[in-house]
Amino acid sequence: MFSARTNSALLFLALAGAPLAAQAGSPAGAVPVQTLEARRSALARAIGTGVAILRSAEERSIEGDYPQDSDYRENNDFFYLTGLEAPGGWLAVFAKDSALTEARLFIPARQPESERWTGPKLGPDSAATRLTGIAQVHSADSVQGVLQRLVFQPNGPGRTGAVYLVKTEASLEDAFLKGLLLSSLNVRDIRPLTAQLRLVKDADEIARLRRAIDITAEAHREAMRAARPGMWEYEIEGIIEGTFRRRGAERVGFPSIVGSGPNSTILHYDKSRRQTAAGDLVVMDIGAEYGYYSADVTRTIPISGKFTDRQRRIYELVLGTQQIAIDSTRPGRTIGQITQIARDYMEKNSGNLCGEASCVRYFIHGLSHWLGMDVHDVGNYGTPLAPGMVFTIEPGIYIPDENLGVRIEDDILVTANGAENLSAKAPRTVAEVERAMR
Ligand SMILES: [Mn+2]
Repeated sequence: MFSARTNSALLFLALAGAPLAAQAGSPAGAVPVQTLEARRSALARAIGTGVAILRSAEERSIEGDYPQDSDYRENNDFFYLTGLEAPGGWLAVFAKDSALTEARLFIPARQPESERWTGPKLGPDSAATRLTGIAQVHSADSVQGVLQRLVFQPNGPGRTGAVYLVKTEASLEDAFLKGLLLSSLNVRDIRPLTAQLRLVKDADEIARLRRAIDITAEAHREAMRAARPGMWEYEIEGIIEGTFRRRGAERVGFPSIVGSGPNSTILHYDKSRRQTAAGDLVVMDIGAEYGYYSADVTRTIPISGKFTDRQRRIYELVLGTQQIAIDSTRPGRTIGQITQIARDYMEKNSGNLCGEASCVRYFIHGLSHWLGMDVHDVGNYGTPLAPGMVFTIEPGIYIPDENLGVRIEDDILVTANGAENLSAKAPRTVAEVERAMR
């Protein structure tokens, strides 16, 4: 066990070396310590009196799982509160009367033999303190003993308050968590608390989102520039995802959707196996993940460079629907209210585009979702909008009989007076899209 109270300055100088930066959610860099401390204090406020216990994500096995998809990605809540990528790690946050009393971090001891295979790892030492601001860092194998003592002690948080942890079947596989779950303590699920915190983004989160979204907008521009009839969907996907990686995004926030012709009407088509043909529309619903935050931006392009009259009229209706939703965004409104405004607009402005009935019957999915560390980010959908919340606005019209699908999706930051379209750099109007494709 290491406690920074002993002599953190000296140990800091002795141990702060090369291995540490690699753990800091690269390439976005480390989350500032003051930010992490503010998030843990906010969690303490939400707890009141009690303790929150979180576990890091499991490391996947390149032998036992899919070698094609074995990269380590930290659990979102654990990253949010520690800024670390620390497989095998634990975090405990103690609160009394809505104030943070202490945090404890548990990190597996370093193993020089395995580090020869997989590279240097963070250990339970001052480096972890420097990155997280958490003074009390222990070896992970002491987690049960240390937390058991702190939680169950006579005036401990287990006796006087609530014990928050992730209450799932999987938690029962861990002996310590199972013991807590089966105890007579007041055990609650932590996820509603962290979801509420993550709903309002702080400055570091917004900076990461802006970068993820800028990269995604650039990928759209690159795809528009290159697209031409006869290209395969995977070629367009390659341009998009190559741009993501070239610009420092670590992965996709979700499987890229590049759907042409008939595939433009399939909402989650992600095979990218069709060859485009002249006259196709291509729906590109894509998002880079940068420093653990995901963009989600959709553009629909005419592969031949110009919309047909019919395509353009449907496109303009989707665009108008989206614009009124963006213009209606302001603090106090709910996503439900904005959805109603958007659907009313489409209903009233469909004319005869979709036959007797309005085009709303071809708008078969929701208008919006929260955006953040998860592409469909956590948060209660009834929550009135407040500055710092980020969500998507993505109306669409899908007419399978005509192989005609149009979706336009932007990422919207709620501001003090209204909204900022974070993805405005991706060409969006008919004129902008056609210009980008010339
Ligand atoms: Mn979306």
